[in-house]
Amino acid sequence: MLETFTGSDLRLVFDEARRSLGEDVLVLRTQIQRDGRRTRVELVAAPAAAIQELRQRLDPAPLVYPRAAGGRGRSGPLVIGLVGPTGAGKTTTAAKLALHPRAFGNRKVGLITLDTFRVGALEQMAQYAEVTELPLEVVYDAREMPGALQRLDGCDVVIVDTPGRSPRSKDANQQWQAMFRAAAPDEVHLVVPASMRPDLLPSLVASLSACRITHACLTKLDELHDDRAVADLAARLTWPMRWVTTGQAVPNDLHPAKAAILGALGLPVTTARSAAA
Ligand SMILES: Nc1nc2c(ncn2[C@@H]2O[C@H](COP(=O)(O)OP(=O)(O)O)[C@@H](O)[C@H]2O)c(=O)[nH]1
Ligand SMILES: [Mg+2]
Repeated sequence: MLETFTGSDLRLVFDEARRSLGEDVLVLRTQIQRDGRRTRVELVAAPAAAIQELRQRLDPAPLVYPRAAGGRGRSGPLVIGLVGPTGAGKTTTAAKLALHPRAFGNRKVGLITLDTFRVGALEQMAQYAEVTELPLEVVYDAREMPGALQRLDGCDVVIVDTPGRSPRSKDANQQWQAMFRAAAPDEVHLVVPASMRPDLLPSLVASLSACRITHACLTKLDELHDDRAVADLAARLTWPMRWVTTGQAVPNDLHPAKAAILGALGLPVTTARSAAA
């Protein structure tokens, strides 16, 4: 999404950016370096349409809690599923979401984990549940899902944590994805570390297609110091984004995606139009 243009004359560099990205190109940053008598201009720019599209994805529709919606359609808790590679931060993000007052406004949260394959995964989730006194259901089979949801019916929100892709067993993947579908999540967030190589996304997404991803959640923004990489990844994640994470601290390192991502790109969070609205 972002392109860098360099030269010795700012005007020429800007013209080149306009030729390449269109008349309404958005310049994010201009840097002028003097090296002896030589001047080097570097300009980072993006097509205005791409930024506009990104802004829209960072403004997802507000969460709808089925119970508060008065029993229209499905009642019961809002079910949010987290899927993504092993180590992406799904379990930590689940705990942050459950505890951060800004995630669901102090509503009652319950947890379901499907991650029963990996050594230590269950213990990690059980530990979070214990120290936070949140109800946790461990589901080993799709047939157990209705009962688990029933027991969490008193919650406003249920977060479903999942294992990452098992590289060895296709069966294991199909098994947890069947359980996941049985939970019929309202939203499915693809959890991806900000440092992930964008070219690896398509195969990841294909392996999770049965999960019906609806949103993206970028994690480990703190480990990345290249805003171009954030921009590239954010541009390829074509889903709306609600939250990002910026560290290991539960629950503090959870933030609204909009401010964090626009901030990383050096863009104002409010535009003249949205500020006036
Ligand atoms: N630096 C950093 N580490 C994180 C972040 N989110 C999670 N982690 C760490 O990443 C590791 C894997 O997290 P985990 O939630 O177990 O990943 P999962 O396999 O997707 O469930 C843990 O050590 C977390 O503390 C983040 O935003 N920033
Ligand atoms: Mg996990």
